[in-house]
Amino acid sequence: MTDRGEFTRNLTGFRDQIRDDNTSRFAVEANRYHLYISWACPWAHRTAIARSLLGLEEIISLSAVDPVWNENGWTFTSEPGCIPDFVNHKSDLIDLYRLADPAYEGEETTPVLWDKKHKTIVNNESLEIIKIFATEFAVLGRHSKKNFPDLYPASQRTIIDQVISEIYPTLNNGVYRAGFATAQRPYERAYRDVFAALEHWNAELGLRRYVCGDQLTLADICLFTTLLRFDLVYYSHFKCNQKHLYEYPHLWGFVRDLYQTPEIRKTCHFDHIKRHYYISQKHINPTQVVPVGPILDFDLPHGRGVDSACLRK
Ligand SMILES: N[C@@H](CCC(=O)N[C@@H](CS)C(=O)NCC(=O)O)C(=O)O
Repeated sequence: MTDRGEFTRNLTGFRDQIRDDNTSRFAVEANRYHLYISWACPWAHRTAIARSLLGLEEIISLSAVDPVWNENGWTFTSEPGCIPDFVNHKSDLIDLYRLADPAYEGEETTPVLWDKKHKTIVNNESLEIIKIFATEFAVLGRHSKKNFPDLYPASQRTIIDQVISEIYPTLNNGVYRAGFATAQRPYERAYRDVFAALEHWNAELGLRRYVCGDQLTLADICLFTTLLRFDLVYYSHFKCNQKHLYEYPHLWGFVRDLYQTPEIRKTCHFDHIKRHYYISQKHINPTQVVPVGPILDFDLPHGRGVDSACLRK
């Protein structure tokens, strides 16, 4: 937080790469890496979706923390939807950071990509993790999945990266800038950025099925995890309330389209999402009461596809 009440996000500390060649300390191998996530966290959710779509569930194992951040930070519990740390047998996520670096003093964020061989964190930056999955792990994913999707096609990388870097400050982090602001002006700046971006992407998604064309890519995943949480949490909890997401026909159709993809649906834990924000963030919601609504039907037909209205202006 800056002294002007503006939220700024810290850089993450573990930025190693896994490579599908002999040059890296971290080689591509099945059953060597473990992913620690929170189903509630939009950044970690990206990695869970990529892992699922790319057929890496049998290749990269997974643990999921309790949705509620408590005095011990992120913890492993036996609450529904949580998956304990069966690799390092820790009860708190911070212990993994300390295992990787005993002098670690930074934040304990999810996601964390863990190397079982060197007993360390490879990377804790979601965008880098999903790129590692989509590129270096493609060889392994292809073995386990017939219709293996190329989520980061070489010919589209410039545009995908451009879109991802556009939606990050305005939407992915924009909602946090609005919600975590402690002064009026930075909140209003973030609020305007969020809704200008929603208008923009609603218009864009009226022209084509996915953000960068007719194929689902990493850019769609990055947009989706923020949009999925919008009406559930950001509209009220983060005060992003100019419009509901369902008032944007193309964005709302886009979210339902992705949600109705079986590999994505199984990664969407609405209960974890709501409980995480409303209970953990006591500075915003001191009563920790979790709202019952909104009532949203993510299974309504999305109507998006080659001949659908989404391709008409
Ligand atoms: N840059 C990180 C951000 C991850 C992040 O901020 N995760 C949140 C959960 S939504 C977290 O773990 N926060 C705990 C903290 O800030 O200490 C990424 O994209 O992977």
